[in-house]
Amino acid sequence: MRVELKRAVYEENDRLAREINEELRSRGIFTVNVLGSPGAGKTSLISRLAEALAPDRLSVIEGDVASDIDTRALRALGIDAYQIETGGDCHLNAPMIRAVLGKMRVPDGAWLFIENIGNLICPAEFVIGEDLKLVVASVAEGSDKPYKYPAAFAKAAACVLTKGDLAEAVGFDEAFFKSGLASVAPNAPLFPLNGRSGDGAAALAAWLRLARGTCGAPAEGPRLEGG
Ligand SMILES: Nc1nc2c(ncn2[C@@H]2O[C@H](COP(=O)(O)OP(=O)(O)O)[C@@H](O)[C@H]2O)c(=O)[nH]1
Ligand SMILES: [Mg+2]
Repeated sequence: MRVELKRAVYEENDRLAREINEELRSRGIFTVNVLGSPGAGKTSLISRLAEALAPDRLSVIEGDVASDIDTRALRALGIDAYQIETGGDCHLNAPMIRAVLGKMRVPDGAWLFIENIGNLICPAEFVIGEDLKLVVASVAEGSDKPYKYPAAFAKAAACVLTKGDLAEAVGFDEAFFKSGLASVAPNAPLFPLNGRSGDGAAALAAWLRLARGTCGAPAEGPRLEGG
């Protein structure tokens, strides 16, 4: 009974997500779902990409359990951002995106970045209308995260590794991280990014432009159990 209910929730979510994706695509909007732990550097990444993707237009949906801190920070940089406060839910879902899109004016042809709730478990289970997912991991979280949270990494089209400037201080084992990533997401490229200086943002922006140009692939790989 519980399994059936869960399946029904996923099916309804997936149906709405497909509908949202088709609508956005029909307006030339390319949508990126950004996953990562709290503090991994998701908001920094988005603000750096806003610079690197200029002069393209860019809109952002910020997901948080509480507060509009990130939305205010992005707006202060002149970035068009809207907040979803889930009030406790650990992930965004398609109905939430549908509701906030009704209040937004995402320009035709824009990039739409959606910062998901900070964790590597629940956000991996829900499609929300994206063309692709990016997973952000910081060296400060340790090198074992692809092994422990395989779904978040497996479903991402690319992985962004932040805070490389802290690698030595935290004893980050890059080879171990890379082989974990390769084992769950063999096709996902890895982009180092410094969210403070912006180093690495240009390479990621160039890859995103390429992905956008060739996008016709499904939004994600097979569903894996996270945890
Ligand atoms: N040292 C260092 N700090 C970073 C880097 N990227 C982000 N930060 C800092 O990490 C903290 C969390 O970043 P934020 O983008 O808010 O993470 P989010 O919670 O995933 O959105 C902030 O204080 C950022 O300035 C980085 O590459 N190096
Ligand atoms: Mg954030």
